[in-house]
Amino acid sequence: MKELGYFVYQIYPKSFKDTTGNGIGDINGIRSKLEYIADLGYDYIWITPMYISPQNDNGYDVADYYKIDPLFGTEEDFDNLVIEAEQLGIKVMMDMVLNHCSTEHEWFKRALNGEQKYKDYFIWSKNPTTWESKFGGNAWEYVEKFDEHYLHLFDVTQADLNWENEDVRQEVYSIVNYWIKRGVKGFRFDVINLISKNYPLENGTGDGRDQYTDGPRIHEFLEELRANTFAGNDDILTVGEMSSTSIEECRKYASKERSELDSVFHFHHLKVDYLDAYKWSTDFFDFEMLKDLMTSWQLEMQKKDVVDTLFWCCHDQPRIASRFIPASNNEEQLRKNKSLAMMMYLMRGISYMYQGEELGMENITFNDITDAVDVEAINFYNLTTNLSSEQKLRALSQKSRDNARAPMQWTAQGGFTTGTPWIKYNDNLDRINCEREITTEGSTHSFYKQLISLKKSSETLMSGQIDFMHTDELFIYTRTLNNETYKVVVNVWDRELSYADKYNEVIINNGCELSDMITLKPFSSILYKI
Ligand code: TEU
Repeated sequence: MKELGYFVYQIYPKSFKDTTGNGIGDINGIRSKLEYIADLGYDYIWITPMYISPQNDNGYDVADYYKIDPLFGTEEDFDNLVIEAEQLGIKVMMDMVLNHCSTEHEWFKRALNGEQKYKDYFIWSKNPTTWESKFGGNAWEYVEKFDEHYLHLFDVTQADLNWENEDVRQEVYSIVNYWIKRGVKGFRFDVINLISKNYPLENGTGDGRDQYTDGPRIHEFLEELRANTFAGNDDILTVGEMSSTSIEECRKYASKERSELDSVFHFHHLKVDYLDAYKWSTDFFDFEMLKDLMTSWQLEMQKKDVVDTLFWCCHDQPRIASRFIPASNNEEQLRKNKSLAMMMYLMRGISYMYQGEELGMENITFNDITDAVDVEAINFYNLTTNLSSEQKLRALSQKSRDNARAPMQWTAQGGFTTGTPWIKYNDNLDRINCEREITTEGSTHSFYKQLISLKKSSETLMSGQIDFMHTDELFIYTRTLNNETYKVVVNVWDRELSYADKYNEVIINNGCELSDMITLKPFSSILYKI
């Protein structure tokens, strides 16, 4: 499967590169860095939403699906981006936010004006359920005029769309087809497994997610979406973002026999540092859970020949360089960056890497709540009463989405903007910046480039069978095709470990001493043929 060798580079446009000096990244900034991206070996760029939006959730609150927000540039800038990217062998993947739209969208405004057609585009209730918004608080907002509540699974300004309504589905197809016509070659569908709600609406258990996650009509809706848009267009790559899903459902979403999506994002492996499933817990890491989750998802997806996705980072996640066991010096940090990359991206699946990950960018430090920009972070801080301010700031430093959204570190001075960035830089610019990464031998950047080229050049690493053979402390797997077997051994710990094995040809040695035994220094890893 050729798609198993794809590498996608995710761009959060607001924080990538600003060319106007207004402190906000833009399309021309992306254009100016296309060669940089192509040089690393990526096949696609996935750009998070750039449609017209009040930006209450950084573009995931879309007010007009057909227009580029002038904040990011002109329509022409976008068309040029698509053309220039293609010239460098890079396809553009757009983010489609179809579970909800902004309350600034014309549909919602007309609904509020009392136009029944548009009121039916949304989900209303006289007796709201106890469902919780993903960003905190109740998921229903009261509208006095109708004496009814509308549903918002996310921010109060992100009203859920009523997919039961055929007109809504037709609108969605028109939107997707419009972007296909404009040359887009991929779609990432935001929280797409939340679009089918269970009727009649009931409280369900806990925060209510069992009432709308992988809901009753989800497969039907996705099949219909494909049939009316990208069906038969093999050029287009789709990935659905799945919230709180299961292996069983994902095998259906991305199954070759069905006609829904090409691949799925699932997030369980990124909750191994959530103590008792609580996102804001600190200083916790469950390695057993990580091994179990990675192993079961990989093997179960492989069994059914379903394409999996490989990722550590995105705009909603803290930086992987700062996650799990902390490194205590630069040398360890470098080994850790490389080891986690090796652990993830040599597995079976399409790789998604997030801007700055290739530089080893790290979490920011929250000294005060005024450092937070994200609506989720601010809500957490304001609504959480059982933690002290210090504890909350520590939690934000480890888990906030703002960690991923700090500006790209192009140079020791920043290099993201000539003005004041909309969100503050990390204070480690002199230690971590692109200029330095590119010119330093053995850097994280050079390792990412090497890894991408290695996987692309090896059928075995791309599509070979995966098998796992972890020990208590080491993460270990093999990739096998015909008579060739590669083995990956990773130490995620801050202590030295050893492993007895016969290595044939060593392909990458990231900090191991080799004798009869393999001695793995803290955070080291190795790739060899057996
Ligand atoms: O995120 C979906 C989602 O549920 C999470 O990743 C969410 O950010 C997390 O649970 C909060 O802890 C998608 C987008 O990626 C995210 O940026 C949007 O805010 C969200 O949907 C709403 O569109």
